[in-house]
Amino acid sequence: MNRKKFLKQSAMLTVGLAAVPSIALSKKNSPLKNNSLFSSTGFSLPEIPYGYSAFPNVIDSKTMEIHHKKHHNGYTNKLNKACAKENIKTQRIEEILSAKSLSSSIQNNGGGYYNHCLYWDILTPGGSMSKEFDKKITASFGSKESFLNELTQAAKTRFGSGWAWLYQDNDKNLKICSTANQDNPLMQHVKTNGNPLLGIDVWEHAYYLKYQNKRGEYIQNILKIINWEKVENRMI
Ligand code: MN3
Repeated sequence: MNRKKFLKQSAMLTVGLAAVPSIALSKKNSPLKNNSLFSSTGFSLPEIPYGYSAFPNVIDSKTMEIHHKKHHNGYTNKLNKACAKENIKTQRIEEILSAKSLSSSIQNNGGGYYNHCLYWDILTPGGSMSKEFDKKITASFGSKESFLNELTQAAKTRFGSGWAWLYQDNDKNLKICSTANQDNPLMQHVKTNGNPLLGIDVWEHAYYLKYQNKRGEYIQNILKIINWEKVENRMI
C-alpha cells in the first residue's frame, strides 16, 4: 500500500482504533445498513425482511428461526459484551474486523455477527445475475458454470465448520475461498484477504434439520436463492 492510500484509509478510522483496514470500505458496501452503527445499546440483530418461511424448498422455517433468533442473536450479544470489555467504540463492524489483531472473542463473535448479517442480506426468493455481472464472472472464472462449480467445491470441502466466499482480493479481482469457523476475508490473518461479496454458511446448524449430512444438496439449493444484484452492488 502506498503512503497516500495508507493515510486516506487511516483517516477513515475512528480515533483510538489502532488498525488499518486493508481495503477501502464504503458505506454502500455494508450488509448491515443502519444496524451497522453502534448505539447506546451496541450492535443489533437485523430483521430478516423476507421472513422465516420464504424458502420452503431450500431452508425450512425452523432452521431459519433457530439460526436467526438463537445463533445470530448469540453472536450479537457476545460481540456487544466483548466490545464493552475491550473498550471498542468504532462504529462499523467492518472496521473492527479489519484491525491488525483480534481477540478470539471479537474474531469469533464479531465474525459471527457480520457473516450472518451478510448471509441474510444476500438471499432472496428468486434472483438472477445482471448481464454486466455475468460478464465479470465469466471473465474471472471462465464461465458462470465453472464459477458455481468452484464455489460449490469450496463450500463442500471446507472441513468442519466455516464459510465459502466470493470476494474481491486487494487488487479487486473476483476470487473464491473458504474460511474456518467465523473467519472472513475482512480479517487480516486470513490469507484470502479482501472484500466479501457472498458468504455461504456451511456450519451444520445452517442445514442439518433438513439435509442432515448432505451438505452438497444444501449448497446446490442455496445457490438458487442468491440475490445477485446485492452481491454485485457490494463490489468496490
Ligand atoms: Mn450460521
